Amino acid sequence: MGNVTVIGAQWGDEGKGKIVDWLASRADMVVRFQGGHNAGHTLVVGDKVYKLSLLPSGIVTGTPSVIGNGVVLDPWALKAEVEKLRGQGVRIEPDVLMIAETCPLILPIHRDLDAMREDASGAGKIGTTRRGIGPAYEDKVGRRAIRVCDLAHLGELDPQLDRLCAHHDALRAGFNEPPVDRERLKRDLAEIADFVLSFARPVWRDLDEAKQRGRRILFEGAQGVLLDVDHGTYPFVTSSNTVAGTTGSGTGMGPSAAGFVLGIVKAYTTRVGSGPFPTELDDETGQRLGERGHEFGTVTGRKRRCGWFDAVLVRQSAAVSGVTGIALTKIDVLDGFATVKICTGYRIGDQTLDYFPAHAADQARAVPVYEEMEGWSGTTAGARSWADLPAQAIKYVRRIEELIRCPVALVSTSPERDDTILVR
Ligand code: 2SA
Ligand code: MG
Repeated sequence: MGNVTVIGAQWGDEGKGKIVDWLASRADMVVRFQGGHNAGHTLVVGDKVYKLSLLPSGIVTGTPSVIGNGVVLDPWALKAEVEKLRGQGVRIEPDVLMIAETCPLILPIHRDLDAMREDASGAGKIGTTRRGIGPAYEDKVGRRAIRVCDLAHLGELDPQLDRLCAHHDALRAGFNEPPVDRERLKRDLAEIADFVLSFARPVWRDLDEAKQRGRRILFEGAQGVLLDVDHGTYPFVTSSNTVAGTTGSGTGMGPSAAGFVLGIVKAYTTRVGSGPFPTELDDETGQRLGERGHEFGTVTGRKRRCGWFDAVLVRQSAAVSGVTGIALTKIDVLDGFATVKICTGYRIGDQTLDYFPAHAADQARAVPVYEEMEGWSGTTAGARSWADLPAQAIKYVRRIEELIRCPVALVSTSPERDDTILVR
């Protein structure tokens, strides 16, 4: 198999961590290409649980892991995560962790701004992870960012700091906050510089070399397609492009890098943060999904909103992200439900739509049209082959496949690495 790109095809938390970990053992390199430490990937290996936010999942198995230029990097979060994993016995040295010199940094002022804006937004709150992701991407596009390579030139930082601080001081004044403490920022950067620089490289060269040698690269997406800044439920999205096409621009590998695009899809739907969610269940069933599925954020511990599977949204994200096949996860959470529902369209007033409308007002009015199926009394938990699944569960998977117009390549039946069914 060539390169594989793993992306979330819903609102994140589809169980990418497990699938990436499963695939990482078959890859020569694992690469992150967007997002930052707003991601939360939980890996369960034997009796050990690893929680990753910024580091590529390959790190746990010692597979060379790359943080590409499309990622926004918080140096202090990096250090904390590296130290935590080292404490769990994971070896993290410059031969296994490579960071693009061109990554923009997330600074304390970005975190502050993210929080100040959220606190001031009332009902318009995005429900961000408050990690400074949005403000850091803004500064990147605004050409004000401090990047990893700048850490090797701290003596020459003043012209950049002038631009950065002029911008931030004006914003901070609006929140009655004092101007940026430049000297402190410089001191903090000087303190962390060597740590970050020890992993920094022109990673595009390593990736090009890997390509020349026919190495298999696994691209690890964070968040999900419905949180993509262009294709998601704007403005309730993250600030990066989460679609598979970003593998090229977020690493410097060009448009053909992605290879097989594996969309990770949860057998029901969850979302954290604000924004539209047509199949959300505000009742006992939603509660039950959340409890059975342990639906709490890896990074922030926030409770996730839960609802039925939305085939319209997944069909749309598979289309806009060019998904080749999907991995269906957490089907075991649906074990024991008498009936299960799948959303196949929306009713808005007297209209029926087979796609999610672009405008927030229409999105808010969209009422799901459901197809109801019989549940299964047997258990899917821990199944490792198709034959282990109850007939009704197979029907559910096949129906999803049909509705989203995309083949199911894998089914995951528990958090355990080996509880995975390879369909094709
Ligand atoms: P941000 O912080 O600017 O990226 O937030 C913007 C929106 O993106 C959502 N978002 C996420 N949704 C699900 N999972 C995410 N990662 C963590 C996890 C979340 C956590 O995997 O568990 O621990 O809470 C993630 N990151 C960003 C966010 O909720 C906003 O809707
Ligand atoms: Mg997650």
